[in-house]
Parts: sequence; C-alpha cells; structure tokens
Amino acid sequence: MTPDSAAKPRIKVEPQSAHPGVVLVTLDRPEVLNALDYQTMGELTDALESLDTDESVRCIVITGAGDRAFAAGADIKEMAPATPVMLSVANNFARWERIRRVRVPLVAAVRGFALGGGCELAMACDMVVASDDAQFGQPEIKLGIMPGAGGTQRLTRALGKAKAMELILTGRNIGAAEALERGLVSQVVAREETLNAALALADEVAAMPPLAVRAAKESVNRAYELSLEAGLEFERRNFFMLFASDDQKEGMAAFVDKRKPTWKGR
Ligand code: DAK
Repeated sequence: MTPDSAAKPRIKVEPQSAHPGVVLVTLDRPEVLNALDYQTMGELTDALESLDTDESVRCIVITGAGDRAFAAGADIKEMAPATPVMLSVANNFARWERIRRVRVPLVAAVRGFALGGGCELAMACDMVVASDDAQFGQPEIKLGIMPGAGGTQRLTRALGKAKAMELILTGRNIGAAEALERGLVSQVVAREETLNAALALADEVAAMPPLAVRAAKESVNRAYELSLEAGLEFERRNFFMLFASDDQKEGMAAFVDKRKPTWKGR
C-alpha cells in the first residue's frame, strides 16, 4: 500500500438533509468493486460507532460506490499473504464484531455483487434492499478458504441448511429474486431505484420513536441467539420497559387525540 492510497478515505459519510435522521455511508473503492480491506473496515466500524452515539441519527444506509458492486468481499490481495499468527495477532477481523453491536438500524442498499465479506456485511445489516441485478454469494471456497465473518451462520439462518450448503460448498451465487423469495432481502427494486428505496425505508424507520426502535431491533436479533423461551422473556421485558418512556405516553395520547405524535426519544 502506498502512503497516498493509505491517506485516501475508503468510505463516505453523508447525512441526508432530505431525509431527517438518515445517514448514508458509502464504501468507496469502486475500482476494486469496494473490496473490504482493513482500512475500509476500520473506517466503517469507527463511523458506525460514532454515528451510533449521535442521538439525531435514527437510521443508517450502507451502500457501495459505482454501479457494479455493494462489495466483492474482503480484499483478496491484502489477505493473500496472511498466516494464522498474523490474523490472530493483528485481530483486524475483530472489527466485524463491532458492527453487530451498533444499536441504530442499518439498511444495506445492494447493487450488483455482494460476495464473501460483502454478503456477510449485507447480512450483518438489519434490512437489505437489493437491485434486480444483485448477486449474493459466499465464493470463499474457490479461494481455498471458507466464510469467516458470519457467512456459515447468517446465510444458514436466512436460507436454510440445504441452500446455504449449496452456496457455501460450491461458491455459486443467487440472484435478487431468489434472495427475496428466501428472505435474505426484504425488497427488490430496479437498479436505479435501489438507493432511493433504501433511503425511503430508512425514512420510515427514522420517523418512529427511537427507544422503541432500538428495543425492537435488539429483540428481533435475540430471535437468532436465544431459545424461544428466553427470547420471549427478553421481548416482554423490553415491552414493559417502553411503558416507562415519554414516547409511549405520547404515542398512545396522539392516537386517542387523532393527531401526529412528536417523539422525544425519552
Ligand atoms: N479483493 C480484491 N480485489 C478485488 C476483489 C476482492 N475481493 N474483487 C474484485 N477485485 C478487483 C479485481 O482484482 C479487479 O481489479 P484489477 O484487476 O482491475 O486491478 C477489479 O476489482 C474488477 O474485478 P474483475 O476484473 O474481477 O471484474 P469481473 O467483472 O471480471 O468479475 C467478480 C467480478 C466479482 C466476479 C470478481 O471480481 C470476483 O470473483 N471477485 C472476488 C470475489 C470473492 O472471491 N470474494 C470473496 C473474497 S474472501 C473474516 C472477515 C471477512 C472475510 C473472512 C474472514 N473474519 C472476520 C475472520 C471475508 C473473506 C472474503 O470475502
């Protein structure tokens, strides 16, 4: 890596004035299909954590620059010389874990390829809006490795064991229509509409009461991690807790008064 390339930011962070509370984060290496090198992942996780501490940020949309890819995976050229000791000592991959802890909802706007770490990043988001020409896959097997940032776990939960095995063991991709049918993505739209559709979805989330949004996001995520009994208990505690919020009083009063609620996030 040259000093110049190290200095150039790998992501763009743009609050959207036309979409209050929404911030657009763009992976910005279109010349390599937004391959996720360590610098990109470092900037991305730092930005997400910083946005997560800003109360005015209600929803984040993550997309890829250019018209070919969301992200074509980890940067193979950077990763090629790695040894287990290097990977373990540098612990650069720990950054991926930090994305899971972001409390603000994340929407992935996927145009084109979402492969390997790119597919894993999309799946780490809370919702995925895909272009009709999007491709999802975990091609690591073709490189002599396997998914390492959640692919074997999240793809299996999303697609079921047989289909996930097929993709992971052959390196095949699936297209947007199949991804929609199987629940990997929540919407498929025309390529040129992808970002607008993701921003519109983010707008709707951003307009909701933030405490309830966070509690609901946490609870849905627990559905992947806990037994049904523990998940239901977690949900119920969050539900009770929201009755201590001003927003619950306001939301229900506004319904009764037939007016629009004003959320305080308190
Ligand atoms: N890394 C580096 N460069 C990449 C890249 C990648 N993943 N993907 C594409 N590029 C670069 C190409 O090298 C090319 O650069 P130049 O040759 O022009 O300098 C440029 O982007 C355009 O790509 P192509 O010329 O290849 O374009 P094509 O249309 O012919 O093909 C493609 C598009 C997406 C089918 C092809 O680029 C491709 O197969 N790319 C690699 C996809 C892949 O194998 N991805 C998986 C990488 S492994 C972990 C965290 C993450 C991971 C693992 C562990 N932990 C937390 C433990 C993730 C691992 C991976 O993602």
